[in-house]
Amino acid sequence: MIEVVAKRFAFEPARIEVSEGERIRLVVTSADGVHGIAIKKFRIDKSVPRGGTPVTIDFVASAPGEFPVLCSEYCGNGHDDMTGMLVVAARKSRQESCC
Ligand SMILES: [Cu+2]
Repeated sequence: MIEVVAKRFAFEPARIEVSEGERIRLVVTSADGVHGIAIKKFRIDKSVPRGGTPVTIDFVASAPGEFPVLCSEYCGNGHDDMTGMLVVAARKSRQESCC
């Protein structure tokens, strides 16, 4: 489980690192007003209510790469700067692992 805090105007942590094929549970809370959390690649787009009510998002990190995490609810002047990054490390192929 990875806890993420959305606040004006950032996600914490800003960089989430996982491994390809991993089942991920994000528990997202807002530290202030309404925000959203969207990760297009994995078809995630959830509203995060004010007041700290947690929002749970389950998905499988099915592809390696770096995917932007965006706020999908307009939350003020810094809204466009409110970005994070989901980093999915590629699974090692069997040939690479030795012995
Ligand atoms: Cu926001």
